[in-house]
Order: sequence, then structure tokens, then C-alpha cells
Amino acid sequence: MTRALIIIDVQNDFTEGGALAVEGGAAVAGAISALLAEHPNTYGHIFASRDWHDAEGGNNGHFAVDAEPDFVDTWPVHCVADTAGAEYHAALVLPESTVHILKGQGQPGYSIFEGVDGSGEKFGELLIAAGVTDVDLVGLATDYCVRLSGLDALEHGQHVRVFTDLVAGVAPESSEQALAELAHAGAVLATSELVEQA
Ligand code: VGL
Repeated sequence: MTRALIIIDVQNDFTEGGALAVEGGAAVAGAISALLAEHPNTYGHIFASRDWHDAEGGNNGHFAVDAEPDFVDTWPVHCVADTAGAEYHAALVLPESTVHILKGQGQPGYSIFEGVDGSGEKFGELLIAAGVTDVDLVGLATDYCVRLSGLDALEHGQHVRVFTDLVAGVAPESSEQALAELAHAGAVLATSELVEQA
């Protein structure tokens, strides 16, 4: 069994004060860093994604252009590549070995499986190359990018645990639904206290 930690979109725009702030986002950033500090040797592989949208063109309908966002399919402008909003939250402290994944260039790109590393390698290929069989999923937002990343991971045959104390969502109801859907699809919902448990 080879387990990876997957950290979804812990970025300034998804945390308090950002363009698409998720309540509790900053706390999640700090709590993930605390987990990594307390368990520095648990994960041989750590992947962190960032939403990395184009400034122009609406990213294939993802940004509400000349309209109000509906906060389901269309969103305020957020996480534009190379802007402060797209940077990791300052409280997220990542080990040197972290593999950084970018997604959403010109498209919604909710799932980390739509992302690539700095050399353009697809995330799914990187997981396979690393021999990863099990993933622990944390980050933002529960009801969108965490949800779709988790469902994709299950489809790719991964054993998936979602640490429910290390995620935060856009809305309470859709976040609850997302966790229920993930559990139904085969994910284990756990708290990060179980980090050392196989
Ligand atoms: C996300 C809404 C819009 C996310 C991304 O990271 O969950 N949510 N774009």
C-alpha cells in the first residue's frame, strides 16, 4: 500500500478575504500544515493542486462574464494564473517534495485529475508512476473540487479517505451532500486523527 496526501486548492481566493471565499478555508490551511508538521514521515507522496484560470475568456463558461454568478456553475473571477489570489494560502506550509498540480487553464477544471505538473504530466499518470494505491483527500471546496477529485480518484481505482476536519465547502447543504455522495461511491469519511491508521 502506498498512500499519498492530496491537498486541493488551498488558495487565497478560496479563503477568507478572497474572491470566492469559503468559510473556514484559512483554518483548513493551518490545520493541514499542523498535520504535516506532526506527521512528517507519514506521506511518501504529497500532491497539492491550484486552480489556475486564464484571465481572459471566461474559462469555458466558468467565470460569470457580464452576469451574476450562480455559485453552482458560474463563479466570480477567481484564481487567475500568476495573481495573488491563485497563490497558496500563507498558512499552508508544504514540504519541499510536494508535487504541484495546476488545473483550470481555459476550463472549469474542478478535479485534480484534469491537472498537470510543471512538465505537463497528467496527475493520474503521476499517481500511477508513484505506485500510489491510497489517497487521503483534504482542501477546498468540499462541494466542488474536493468532491469531483474524490469521485475521480475512486474511478481511477484508488482507495480514498476524506478527512472531514480538513475540508471546507461553499455551502453547508451541498457540502453534506458531497460527503454523502463520496461515501456512497466508496470513500471512507474519517477525521485526520486516523492519519496513522491503515
Ligand atoms: C472551486 C468553485 C469554483 C473549488 C473552484 O476549488 O472547489 N469551487 N471553482
